[in-house]
Amino acid sequence: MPQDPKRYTITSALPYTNGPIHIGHLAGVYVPADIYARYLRLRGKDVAFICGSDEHGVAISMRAKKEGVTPQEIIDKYHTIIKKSFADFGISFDNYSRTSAEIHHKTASGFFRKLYDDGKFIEEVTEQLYDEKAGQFLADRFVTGTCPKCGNEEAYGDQCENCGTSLNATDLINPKSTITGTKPVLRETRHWFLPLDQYDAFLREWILEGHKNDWKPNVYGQVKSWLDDGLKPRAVTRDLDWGIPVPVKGAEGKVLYVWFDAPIGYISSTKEWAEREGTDWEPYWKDKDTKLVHFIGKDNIVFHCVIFPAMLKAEGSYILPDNVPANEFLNLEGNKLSTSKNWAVWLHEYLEDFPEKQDVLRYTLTANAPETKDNDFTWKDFQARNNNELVAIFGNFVNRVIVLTNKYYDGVIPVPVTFTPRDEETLAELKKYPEIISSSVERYRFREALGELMNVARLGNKYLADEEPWKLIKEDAERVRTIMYVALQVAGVLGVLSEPFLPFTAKKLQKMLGRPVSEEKSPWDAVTEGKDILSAGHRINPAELLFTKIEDAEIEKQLECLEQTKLDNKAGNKEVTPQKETISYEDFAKLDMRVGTIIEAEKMKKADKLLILKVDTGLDVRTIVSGIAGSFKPEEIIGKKVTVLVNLAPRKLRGVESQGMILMTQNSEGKLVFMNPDDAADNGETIS
Ligand code: B3M
Ligand code: ZN
Repeated sequence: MPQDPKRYTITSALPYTNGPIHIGHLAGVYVPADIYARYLRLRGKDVAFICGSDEHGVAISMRAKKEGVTPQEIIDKYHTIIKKSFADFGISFDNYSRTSAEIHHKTASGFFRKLYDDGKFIEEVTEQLYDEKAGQFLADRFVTGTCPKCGNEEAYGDQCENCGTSLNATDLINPKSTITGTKPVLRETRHWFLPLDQYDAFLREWILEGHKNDWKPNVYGQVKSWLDDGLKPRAVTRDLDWGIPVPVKGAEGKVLYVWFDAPIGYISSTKEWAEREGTDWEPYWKDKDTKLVHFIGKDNIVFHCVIFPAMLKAEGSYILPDNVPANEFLNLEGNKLSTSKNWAVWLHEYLEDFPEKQDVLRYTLTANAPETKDNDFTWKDFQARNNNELVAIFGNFVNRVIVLTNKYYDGVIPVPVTFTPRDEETLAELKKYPEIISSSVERYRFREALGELMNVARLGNKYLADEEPWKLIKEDAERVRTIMYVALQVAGVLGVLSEPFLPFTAKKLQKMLGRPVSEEKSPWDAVTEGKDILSAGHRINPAELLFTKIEDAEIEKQLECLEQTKLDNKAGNKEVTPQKETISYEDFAKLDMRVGTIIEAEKMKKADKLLILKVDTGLDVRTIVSGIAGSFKPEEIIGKKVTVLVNLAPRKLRGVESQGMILMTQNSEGKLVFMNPDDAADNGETIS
């Protein structure tokens, strides 16, 4: 590890452009990465914070098929949404590119070609899963089946999201095509494989030996079990029509495996940034004095700790990641976040519902970050964090300092007179925090770091509450000058230390204090040196509120949205009764169905589910007993037109002969409704 890195290359997982960003992505990857990048910049370090859209892969082709549009339309739509929502949320990438960009196609093809020319691949014709109905090979998310490692029945062809195991599609038990639902057959096809097994010794030495003390246990443990399971050659090409063409003669119709090309996207995005900045990209990826850190979620560990490092090692001129501080998963109100089930808080929607409250979400997601285990986001906690911590502690302290300084001294910072032991203690305590927070951030413990930041706000809040300058101002103005001077130093330090975590708040606070830190080379080191950050005689600006209370109604609205999503999912996810056995046309022709009108209806005595109906079928008026008393009152269905099966053999129900059947279905609330497709819940409802 570079002792004192000359520069930092920070990457965060390239989001697939098959949907928007949600709070799980933010908590797992992007907020921690942004905290780290902002912190290093405040230390005056040379940082390249890199990301971009991951625009290839089966997930995008599937979304395009589902929406009946082209993959290009899908990636353009979601690349735009994602890029804007990151910018609006203050994720401070130095470059946000996209893997459909030409610079990436060139970089990824060139990388593949170098390994190919250096003979690093195994070229082999093997049997792969093929969907005869769809007429295409099945890889990655085009096929699901049972994970051979953990038994998860919804594992994908390249990875099991349940246990993180990376799979070849042919490893799946009972594979099924996600295109047609059919059972795939095996068919021969040529692919290029990265012989991961040949990198086992290198990976054991580099990670299991070299990083046993500084990589997070959840990451180290997953890599170790991966290596202990035994590495196998892995196909890095696919038979797909969407992706980067394989730059080898005879490979027409084949593209680079998305997990081969995507990590190279970090490199191409760095190139794009360097070109724009007029600097050289290579030191950020090839200089041993560069510290490379990948921020990802736990489902990406194997790709960033095994496959991509093996690729970099095989290419030979690149540095390796110094750390990969992967987070676990965030749940929402006790349930797993899910794009497909729309069970998420989408970033772009959050920003519409809570404009100007970016930092409240950053704060809540960091305070609850799934750094070592899965964690849960609840709207009630979000409200409590805002009202009880940000408003009541951080905001309250700052507001008092600014308002009182303007009120007592017209905004000019007073000259302190005599420091009491309490003043000295407070200033001494304050001077410790830059180092305390640095120590947590440098070890990627952002929850812990945020807790220490809030201790700075608590220090100031308690100091003011104990010293009560508003009571002393009449009889001891000199004492108040010193108190306000000390309180202002705390506010000034808070304005610097909060920037990585709460950038929007820090900017407002620095503006109120008339001290934008951006004008300094390393503001963090300035406060670490312990010099008083705000000098007497300096004029501050008027107060503005940093945080406002979040009312119950705003939270109720969010919870109602989630309840509606649950209802939609229940309707959409209902088990569709399997189709009955096929019948002949002759069988069908025996059914005689007529339109009828209910002309009388009464409840059957001692049978709470049955109604006795008199139905005019046009042929006659007949009695039909129907089990709809749970869904209809007799009086509300008189005159109702219904579909009647008239040639059903009569049968006695509770002593009453029923001569036919009224066709019914059920709606999304599970209530029986008369057979009118528009009233039915959705396709697949039975008619009986
Ligand atoms: N597109 C994100 C995911 O697996 C994936 C990351 C690529 S980083 C090179 O959800
Ligand atoms: Zn599994």
